[in-house]
Order: sequence, then structure tokens, then C-alpha cells
Amino acid sequence: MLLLQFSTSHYCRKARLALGYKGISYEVENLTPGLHVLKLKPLTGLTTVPVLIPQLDNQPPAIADTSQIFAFLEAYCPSPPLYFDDPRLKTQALMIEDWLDESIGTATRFVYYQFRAGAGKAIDPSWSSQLVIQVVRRQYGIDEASADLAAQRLKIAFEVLEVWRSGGYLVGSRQSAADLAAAALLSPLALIPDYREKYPWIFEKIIEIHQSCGEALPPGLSPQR
Ligand SMILES: N[C@@H](CCC(=O)N[C@@H](CS)C(=O)NCC(=O)O)C(=O)O
Repeated sequence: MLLLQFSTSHYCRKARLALGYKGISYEVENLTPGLHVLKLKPLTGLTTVPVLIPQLDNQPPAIADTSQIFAFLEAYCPSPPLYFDDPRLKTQALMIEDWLDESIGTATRFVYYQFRAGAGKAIDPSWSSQLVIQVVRRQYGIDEASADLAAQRLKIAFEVLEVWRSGGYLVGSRQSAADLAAAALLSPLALIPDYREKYPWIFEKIIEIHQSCGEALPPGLSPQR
């Protein structure tokens, strides 16, 4: 399998966590932001990464969107399961995953890029990095007001993630797609000191999930930092 990705994207991290969780070997191709559209549009009709190319007979040639990638991986390799046999738990996991994808992953992006343009500039003050940050801020309309709203949305996520603090899981009594999605989509916050101080258990769990999936730790959580 081949994963088309941006190396720093937290949505691509979500796909890599699921591939690692399933123990599926794969290669990655890092696309150049901007030029990625030329490759992706003809393949999927969309412009977002990640895109999974299964490279298998009788399977779709390309799958866009992490939720669709998760569904494909679950059907292709049912064990260990990302979801549940119990329909009620399965629906809960799908609902939480969708909320994390559509609301929380986006909120993380707003808060992260606002931080990187301000107090977090020192992480990489190079002009090339600051240019990328400005392009992303313009693309998504990220400014102080919109980042403040996003930070309010993240507070709900931290309340929901209280279950991690007591050793629990987002759905049921074992790791699922919901925990993997949260671990990936909140991971950029590891570089923001306020979140690290206030919610240490979240970052401990993010490390644990990455290790259980054999995925390299995100920036801010790797041992050398
Ligand atoms: N809902 C999508 C979101 C993916 C997404 O937002 N990807 C961003 C990178 S983090 C992207 O590809 N942006 C480039 C674009 O929209 O052209 C998913 O779950 O895969």
C-alpha cells in the first residue's frame, strides 16, 4: 500500500496510526503542498491528504479521507478491530471519530498555527517555515478571533478525554478508531506549553497510543526534545 501525505499533517498521522495498529506494511509518498492538487484531483476528485492507494486487485485504486481509509482498512484486515461488533458501540465510535475529524482536528489546526505565528515563532523562525505558516493561516482564515473560538471547542474535547485520565477509552473497554483519531488530531498541541502543563495525561496517552501502533512520536513528544 502507498500513503500519499504531507509529512506534518495530523490527518496523515491518523491514517498512519491505523495502518500501524493493523500491522499493515506500507510506503509513504510526501507531496508538496500546492502541487498536491495536480496529483490528487484526478485520483479522488478531492484535494486533501491523506490518500491511500491500496495497490491491490479488486480494490479501489485510491481512497481519500481518513474515515473512508479506516473503513477500508477494517474491511481489508478485521483484526485487531478499529470498531466494535456491538452496533451501539460501533455507532458511538463512528460518531466520535467524525466529531474529532470535522470539529476538533480543525480546531487544533487553528490553535496550532496561531501559536506558531506568535509565541511559538521560535520553534522555527526561518522564513520558509514562517511563509508556510502564513499561507496556511490565510487558506483557513486563521486569526486571533477564529483561533479563540477554536480553543473554546477544544475545551469540550478535554472534558470528553477525561476518560483517558482514569485509564479508560473513548468508547467501550478497549482502544478503537476514536482513541486513534484523538491521539493524532490533538498531537500538534504537544508543542504548546500551556496545554502540556494543563493536560499532561492527554500527552501521556498520545505517547502510549503511538507506541502501541509503532508510529514515531509527534514533535514535542519524541525523547530528544
Ligand atoms: N476530513 C479530511 C481532512 C484532511 C485534511 O484536512 N487534510 C489537509 C492537510 S492536514 C489537506 O489536505 N489540506 C490541503 C487541501 O485542502 O488542499 C480527512 O479526514 O482526511
